[in-house]
Amino acid sequence: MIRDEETLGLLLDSVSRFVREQLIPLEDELAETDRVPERVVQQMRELGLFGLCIPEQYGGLALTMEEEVRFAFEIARTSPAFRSLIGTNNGIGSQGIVIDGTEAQKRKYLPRLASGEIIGSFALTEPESGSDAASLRTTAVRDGDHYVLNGTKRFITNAPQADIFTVMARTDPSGKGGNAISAFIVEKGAPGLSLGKVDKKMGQRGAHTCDVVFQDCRVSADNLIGGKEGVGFKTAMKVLDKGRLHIAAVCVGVAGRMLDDALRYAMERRQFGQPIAEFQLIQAMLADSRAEIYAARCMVLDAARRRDAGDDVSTEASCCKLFASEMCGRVADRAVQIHGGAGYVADYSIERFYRDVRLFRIYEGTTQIQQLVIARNMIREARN
Ligand code: COS
Repeated sequence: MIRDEETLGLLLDSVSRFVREQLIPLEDELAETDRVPERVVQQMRELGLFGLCIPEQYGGLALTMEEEVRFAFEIARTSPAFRSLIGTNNGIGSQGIVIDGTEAQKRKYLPRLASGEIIGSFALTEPESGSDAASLRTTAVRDGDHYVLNGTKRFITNAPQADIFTVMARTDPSGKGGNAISAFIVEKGAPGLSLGKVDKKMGQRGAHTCDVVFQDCRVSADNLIGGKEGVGFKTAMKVLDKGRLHIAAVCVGVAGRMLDDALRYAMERRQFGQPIAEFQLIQAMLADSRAEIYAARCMVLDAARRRDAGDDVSTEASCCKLFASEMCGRVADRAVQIHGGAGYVADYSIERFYRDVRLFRIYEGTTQIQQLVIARNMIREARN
């Protein structure tokens, strides 16, 4: 749903200009220094990019899902680490509070997340619990008006910068599945909370992950999301439904950028006396990529509109994440192929993008988990 085409157009134009004029020229520096320059963070704050998906009464822009994916198509046309910085405040690092938080929790945290004053992060994955998220082992034991958390979270995006963490922990140690899990807001600096060393990743330099460790970490009971035990797994799943749609939109945007770069290269690069873009085998790669990006874009827009209409889009979000992230991988591969030897050296951005986009098929649920979600929902629907 687009609330006001003109206002959205202005936002998308300014984001597109920001990407072209400010972010793309900084891609090499970002990859070299592994950090987003502070002035860019400040510009992002001024553009309101940290609060796009936070309700207006808490200082955000409250984009609808359709508006959000159209934003993602634009911001993703540069190194994914730039988007990642604002990704958690708009997505997994805030939406637990937005969807299921109490009024007091919303009032306390959302305005500061929306302004970019604080960074939010989402701590679900653990060393022994990745795809099987309901098997997580971190515990939260009630002690008076506090909970005491113990456990380790792994690969937590933006954890090194984070000021608050949405943490899923087991409040019923004897309970096995998701119903024994609760979600908490844990602030940086809470006694017993520490961070591991920053992970050395394959790509996405400038976006950071690390372990988050809880050792008898005391958290006020006021920070139990929604004030209710046993619903934290469902909160996490709802957050991921939205996150998966967002990531699918990011895949569309970044695939478009890679294809533009590949097309430009193919039109400039001459072999056998003509630009390689004139060769049909190159054209096939360009055309297949264009068609697949278009298909993913249509899927993402359709699922976003359905979510805005109030539908349960768990299946559609997984379809989008599955198709768009795999599509993005294929486009990256073809773009390297079109660049030939030049695609394998760091002088061209495609070498970096090829590594950066590999993550999309893994995080916020692997391709295989999306397949599982889709098929299980199909079987459930057929039974009903
Ligand atoms: N929205 C709301 N509730 C949901 C839901 C959703 N999208 N998906 C599941 N639930 C509910 C179920 O309805 C069920 O509730 P009841 O116990 O009341 O019936 C409960 O949550 C447990 O669901 P389910 O039985 O499907 O859980 P499973 O343990 O079988 O696993 C998967 C579910 C595999 C889909 C889940 O663990 C998953 O998404 N794993 C991947 C995790 C991930 O994406 N990690 C990425 C890192 S975070 S960036």
